[in-house]
Formats: sequence, structure tokens, C-alpha cells
Amino acid sequence: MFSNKTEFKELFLRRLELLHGKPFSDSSLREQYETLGNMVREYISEKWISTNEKYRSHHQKQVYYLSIEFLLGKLLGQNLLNLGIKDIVEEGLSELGVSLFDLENMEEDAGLGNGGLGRLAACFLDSLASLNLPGHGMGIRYKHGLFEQKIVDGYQVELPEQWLKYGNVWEIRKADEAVEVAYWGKVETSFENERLVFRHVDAEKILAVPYDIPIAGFQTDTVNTLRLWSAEPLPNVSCQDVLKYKRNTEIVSEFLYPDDTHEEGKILRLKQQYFLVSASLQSIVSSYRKLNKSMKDFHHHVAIHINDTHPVLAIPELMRIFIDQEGMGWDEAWEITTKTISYTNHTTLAEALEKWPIHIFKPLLPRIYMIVEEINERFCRDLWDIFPGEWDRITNMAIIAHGVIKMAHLAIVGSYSVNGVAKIHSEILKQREMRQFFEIFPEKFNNKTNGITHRRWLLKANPELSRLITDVIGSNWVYKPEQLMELKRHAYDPAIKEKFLQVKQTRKQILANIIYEQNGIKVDEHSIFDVQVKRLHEYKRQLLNVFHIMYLYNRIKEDSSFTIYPRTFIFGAKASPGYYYAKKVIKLINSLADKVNEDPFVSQMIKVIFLENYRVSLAEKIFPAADVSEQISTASKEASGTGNMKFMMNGALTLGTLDGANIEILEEVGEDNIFIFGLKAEEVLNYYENGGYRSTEYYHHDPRIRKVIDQLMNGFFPDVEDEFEPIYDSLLSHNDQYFVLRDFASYVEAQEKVEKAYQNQSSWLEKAIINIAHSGYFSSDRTIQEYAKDIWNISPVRNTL
Ligand code: NBG
Repeated sequence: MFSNKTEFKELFLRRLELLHGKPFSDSSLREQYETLGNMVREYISEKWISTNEKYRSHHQKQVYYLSIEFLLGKLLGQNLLNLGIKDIVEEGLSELGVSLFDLENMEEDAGLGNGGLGRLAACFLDSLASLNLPGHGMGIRYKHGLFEQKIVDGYQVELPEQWLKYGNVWEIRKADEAVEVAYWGKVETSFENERLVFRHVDAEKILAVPYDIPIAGFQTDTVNTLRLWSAEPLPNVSCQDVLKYKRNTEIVSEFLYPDDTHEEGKILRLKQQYFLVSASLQSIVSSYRKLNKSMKDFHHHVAIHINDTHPVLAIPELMRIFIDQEGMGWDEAWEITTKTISYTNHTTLAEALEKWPIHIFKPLLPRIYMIVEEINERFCRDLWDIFPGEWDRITNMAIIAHGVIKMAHLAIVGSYSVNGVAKIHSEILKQREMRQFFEIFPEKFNNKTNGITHRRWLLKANPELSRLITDVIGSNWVYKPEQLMELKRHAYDPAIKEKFLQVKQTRKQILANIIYEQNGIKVDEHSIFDVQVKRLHEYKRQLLNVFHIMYLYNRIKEDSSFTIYPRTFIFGAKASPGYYYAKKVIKLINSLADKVNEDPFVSQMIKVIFLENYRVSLAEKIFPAADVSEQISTASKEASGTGNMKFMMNGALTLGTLDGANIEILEEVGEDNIFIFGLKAEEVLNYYENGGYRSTEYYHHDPRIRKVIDQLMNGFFPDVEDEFEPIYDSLLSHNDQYFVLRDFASYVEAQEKVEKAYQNQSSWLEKAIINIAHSGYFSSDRTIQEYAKDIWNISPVRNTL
């Protein structure tokens, strides 16, 4: 297409005229963005086609990663970087008087996810393609991704997100590959040709139309596919109320559920889950059929991964296809299904473990329900053989019991691999949450510690730091992130430390400018940037962070000689719209921000910033600027965390509990280069099991805590009256389920250590560089290589044009 900037410019001008019917001089930024986006997609197309041909002709085993969320962010910048054409494009545009930066800003974030789980899926896609691994994503093309957050008077207000308002240059609609998905109706059973035949009749059918997005690997010709399904009415459907049918159909892919932990018992959610699964499996099976191979060999050519339990209906759906469409018997279908499907668990929070009431499930998915019932019966029979007479155990482990279907049980029984996402999380699964399953299927359980793509979170997000690293250790780390370890030798070199400091200052200044633009507050770029960005949830304990800031405020007010090193506390968090308590915490952060920032004396030492609408593109500005990474969840609750890895890779030091991947960060960097505090997971779990914690004791015995908690209610925050009563009650009347009071003293102490450590700038810089050096382990390339080898059994295929 183009191989230098002159060719690029010519083509760009011509394409712009063809696409928009006007000369460049009259074109808008949006039109220029669309032109560039289309050019880049076409640039990718040739590689895309040849990658697919290669996979097909080599009969390569391929993996399909089914996920209800893909939190992609913006694609233009990453595509330019991965294709290695960023410089040509940037220079060419600049000669035309256009800034690439401005064009990148025209793109909307593809926010088809809530938080860590969805972003992990996006990082995995980047790693699969960059490692030349045949792996594709399948998800839902929500018309509205995660809501846009506005802060009005300190409260979160949700606006519908509109990423498709101007279309999406990256996708290709494949109308001829649309499939039908059937709901409701009933199942008719008959005996034909000596076998039972099941027919799903009187169903309401909808059309699933695929939109394919190319996923280009980094400096390779491999281009994989992310297939997103959109729900549409079937043409020519005859029904009484066509408008209602259209509405019922389109709503299936209209909204992403804005809840990353609580399960909403909504029929629509179940409809979405089956929509994703049924459409994806039909399309996988139909492309397998084109290989002319026997269905008996399906699992040798196809691996299907389910990202958490949301796509677990893949198990009964694959059974349905094998039995009802391919004419297989149960045993054979079951054998192939359970050799095809693997499952990742992402949480042990009880409220997040999906359970569907039979009275919702059965009428909506009658044939699928029959299959789940059969799976359950056979499983319970097997259990009876192993544990005769142990009714309680069998009821506990059953897939269907007490009127609900337990999706995690179905996932474990129907897949060959079950993994957690950090060492401690996988251990908790084996030893506690899923212990009874581990006892009978020990071989299924394994750990795959999460990772992040260094291409987005370092190369793209922090070009300044990336250049510095390359100056110091050469560019091999870009291809092999574990080689970041080479940096460690240079951690004590004063000249390099100085350069690192300059980069950090540059990035802090960039974020300070954004803060000023968005919040109208000037922050000191030489203060410690102490950051907590993640979904708002009680277990993540933004409240602990808030209490520490309130405590500092009180100290400064009480004692005029008390001083601290200047700090800017930065928050970013969306609360699920129905999560009442989390929204109270957002209001509290904003009330505190006003109190602190408006105080002429206190604000010389501390500032509190709440950045609204936290999302991937904003995150790319935040991580590079952070000094301190707040990872302060109640131990045992955060399955892994991935933000912790992004901070580390950008040279921030972790202040955290021994939870999730924090533990592995500690193992990597050593205790001198991280700040650990608080209860350990064992201790927390022990309290839950045996009792023994009384939050009021901490309230009465620690005056610092008492003062802070009283301030929630005593008018300290003007004009909010009893706004924070639910928080107050949860801590004192409901015994503080997340141990905020219990960990307070230890947190304050750790914060004091952070402050002291920061003031020894030279040693702080060493610690920061050591963190970057060790962050290679947390590249999703490492994670994906482990999945590829241990779970999926797939190997790289190099596509050369
Ligand atoms: C989240 C966990 C995080 C973890 C991500 C990715 C869910 C259900 N789980 O700790 O809370 O990092 O998954 O594995 O969203």
C-alpha cells in the first residue's frame, strides 16, 4: 500500500477525497481520522487473509477465547505501533499539517468491558497475535459499552456510552456468516431410525451477525480475529407484533451489564450469554466442517476457552450441536466436549458466582436445560459411586440443586482445565472454594498468573520510558519482555537514575495538565503521585485510602508543627449503577477532595483528585505518572489484579496487602522494593470461619480511627447530613466485613514508610528501576505462552507474506 511517507501522503489525500467526496482542505478531523483508520485496516487486510489461509491449509489447531467482555480501548495507535508504520504516518501527516495525536483523540474507546476481566481478554488477544499463535476472540458487539461517568456535585451520574455513534472503522460486517439463535418454545422428542431425536419447536429466533475486527500482532504478519456478534431480527419473520419482536431482538446486544461482580438475575443477561455461546459455537463448528475432518477429531483442531462462567453454556451448547445436529451419541459427544473446553475462574466472591434459577433458565433455553439436567444426573451418579451415601456432599457438588443451576460447577465438570489467575487465588480455589472438586479432579486444576501486554502499557502508553530503556539495554526487551531484567544492572547508575527521574517528571507533568483541564485544580508535579484506579468495590477498600487522607488532614489541623512531604492522592473508579454503597464512597472521595483542596493550609501539603470516567485511554495517561500504586484489597479477595502490574511496569512502587498478584510482585522484587501491610489471607479467612473480630474495639481503642469515623456523621462534611450513614453503619453495626479498621494502623505505618522512602530520592529511583526490571514476568506474553503450552496445546504459526 505505502512504504514511505511520500506514498502515504499521496494515498491519504486520494483516499480522503474518495471516501468523503471533498478535498483535504475542507475536511474535518473526524473525516481525516476515518480516512486513516480505513487505510490502516486495509493495510492489515492482506496479512489477515493470508493468516487465515495459513491456519486453514496447515490444519492448525486454533483456540477461541469466549468472553462476555473485551475492554479494547482505542485501536489506532496500537495498530500503527504493531504494524511498524507509526513513524511514516506521523511524519506524513505532520507534513500535511495534521497531528496524529489529534486524530487518535477522535477515536472512541471500545469499552466493551467492566474492569480487569475484560482488559485481560484484550491483552491476551494482543499477545496471541504477537506470538504468532492461532487464537481468536469471540464476544458481543454491545451498542453501548460501559456507561460514561460524570461527577455532578460529587455524585456519580451515568450516561449511555456511544462508541458506535460515528461507526467503527475497524470492523467488517459479515452478513453472510450470520447464524440463528433460538429461545423459548419447547422440545419435541421422537424416535427415528432407532434413535431419540430432539426438536426445538415454536422457538423465538434471532439473527446473530458477526462483525470481525483484525488483531494485528507486533511486527509480525500474523493477524487474528476478534469476532463480535450483533443481534438483529430475522428478515421475513411472521409474527403478530413485528415492532415488539424487533425490540426484543436488538436489546440482546444493546448494553454491556455494568456490573463486574454481582450477578443480576435478569433474563436478558442469560439471553446475552446464550447468544454469545450459540453464535460462536455454530460459527466454530461450521468453519471446522470446511476442513472436511471427522467430528471425532474436533478437539485435536479446536480449543475453546471460557473466560469466567459467563460463557459456560458453551458446554451444553456443544453437546447440543454434536448430538442434535451431528448425530453423535451422548458418551462420544461428552468425551469430545470435555476435551475441547477449558475454564478460567476470576473470583471467589460469593455474590459473583453465577447461579440461575431453574424457573428462568428452563423456559428460555428448554433444550439446553435438558442437557444440563442430563449432565447433572450423570455427574451425581458418578459421585454416588465414589461417595456412596454421602448425600450432603453430593447435594453440595451437584450442578442443579435447591432450584438453581450452579454455573461454576457446570464449568468444572464440563472442562478439562480449571485455572485461577494468581498463585494464591488458585490455591484458595483448590483448598477452599472448590476443594471438593479438586479432590475428585486434581488433574484439572492449575494456575496461570495474569499478565498485561507491555506493548500497550509500556511501549504505547509510555514512549519516553520505552526510549530510555532501549537506550540503556537495547531493544530486545520489546520482543522479549523478560529481558527487561537487564535493567537491574543499571539500577544503581546515577546517570540512569537521573534520566529515569526526568521521564517520570515529564509524565507527571502530562497528568498534571490533564488534571488541571478536567478538574481545574493545579497539582504540584513534585509531590508524590499516589494513585488508586480500579472499579469501586468494598473489598478493594478505597475507603481505607480515604480514611488515611482524613487522618492526615486531622493531623495537619491539630498540630501546626506537623508536616508531610507533599502528596497528590489520585482516584479513578466507576461504581456499578445499582451498587448503592460504592456510590456513597465516590461521594465521600469527592467531599473529601473539596474539603482538602479548598483548605488553604492543608492543600499546600495534600491534594485529592477524583478523575471522572476512568477508562483504558485515561489509564494510559495515569500509570506512567504514578509514584505509588495502591493495591490495598482485603487479603484473599482480589483474585489477581492487573493494574498492579501496569503500575510496576511504569516504575511505581506497590503499597499493598498480601493479596492476588501482589504476592508474586513481592516475590519478584523482594521486600525492600515494595510496601506490604495488613492482614494475611489466612488470617482473614480464619476470622470469617471462626469469628473473633470486633470492629468496635478498634473504634474505641484507636482515637485516630474514632475521629475519622465520627467525622462521617458529625457535620465535618458540610451539607451532606446523613449521606455517609450507610458507611458508618457497615463499619460499626455490621462489623466491618472488609477489615478496614483492623488494617488501618498497619496501613498508616506503611504510608509513613512510603513517605520516608520517597525522600531518599536516589534509593527510591533504584527501587523504581528494579520494579521495571522485574515486570517482564508480568507480561501477558508469558501468561499466554503458559496457556498455549499447558492448556490449549497450540503452537506458533509464522505467516510470511
Ligand atoms: C477479576 C478479578 C481481578 C482479576 C481479573 C482478571 C472479575 C470477575 N474478576 O482480581 O477481580 O485481575 O478478574 O483475572 O471481574
